[in-house]
Amino acid sequence: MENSDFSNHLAALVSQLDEDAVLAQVKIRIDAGEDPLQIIEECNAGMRIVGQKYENGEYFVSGLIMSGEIFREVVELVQPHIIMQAKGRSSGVVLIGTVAGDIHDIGKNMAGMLLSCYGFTVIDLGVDVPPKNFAEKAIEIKPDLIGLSGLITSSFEMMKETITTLREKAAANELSIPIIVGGGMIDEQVCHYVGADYWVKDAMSGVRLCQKLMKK
Ligand code: B12
Repeated sequence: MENSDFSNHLAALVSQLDEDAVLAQVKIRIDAGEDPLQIIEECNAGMRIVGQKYENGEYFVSGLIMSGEIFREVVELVQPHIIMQAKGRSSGVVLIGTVAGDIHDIGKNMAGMLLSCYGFTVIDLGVDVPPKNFAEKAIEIKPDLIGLSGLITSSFEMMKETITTLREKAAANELSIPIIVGGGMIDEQVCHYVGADYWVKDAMSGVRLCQKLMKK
């Protein structure tokens, strides 16, 4: 099989929610020394197909749950290999969390995991985090950077509110902390709307951005 067929194959298996086959493929490819981030990216493509299938009524919420579980297991398998690749890079403290009203955490956890692999100290507030909790924690620990995650459209309003609260509290405490937003539907327009400083489309770009900001 051509390499590209092989790649599409993994995304297809995820989209078919074929847990056993996905995990078997991932193990084979890790053992063959393939790039763990590439494997994650392909599974991510499969997750996007699951989202489409949910949208067009082919899958129900149980399908979303199942895909989330498969993705979690994949991350568990590849994580040690990512840590081996990334050992001993730059560091800083990053406060992350999923905004209030949103319980999606797979992407946030991945971003947190990769940031940790690259030497950042990650404080994760979890999911459904009210603006005031973000602000209080930020004042308490004074992180170098803050990362907000949100996957549903209604998260945008909450990101906006969270960022307003964060900026007010930070200014009152003479702090200025760059805020990054991430999540499947985030783009330049959303970033501007919610008042964030930066946005990323995937976790690895998030790591690169954090490294760049720490150098400033
Ligand atoms: C799995 C899943 C679920 C699971 C979540 C499990 C979990 N523990 O997270 C469950 C079943 C709980 C769920 C629930 C719901 N879901 Co859902 N879900 C998904 C699905 C299929 C995959 C999401 C995912 O994990 N992707 C994989 C990760 C790795 O990708 P990611 O999150 O985008 O993260 C990457 C980047 O964005 C970035 N990133 C993300 N966050 C951050 C943060 C920082 C700081 C950084 C640096 C980077 C970063 O890094 C990641 C890796 O590259 C998506 C479909 C899709 N296309 O995304 C729908 C989707 C997000 N869900 C959707 C919906 C509608 C729902 C529900 C409302 C369904 C319902 N009727 O109950 C509820 C919402 C509940 C709530 N209040 O939050 C819609 C949202 C549509 C919209 N416009 O609002 C989607 C898009 C499906 C669809 N196409 O309709 N869902």
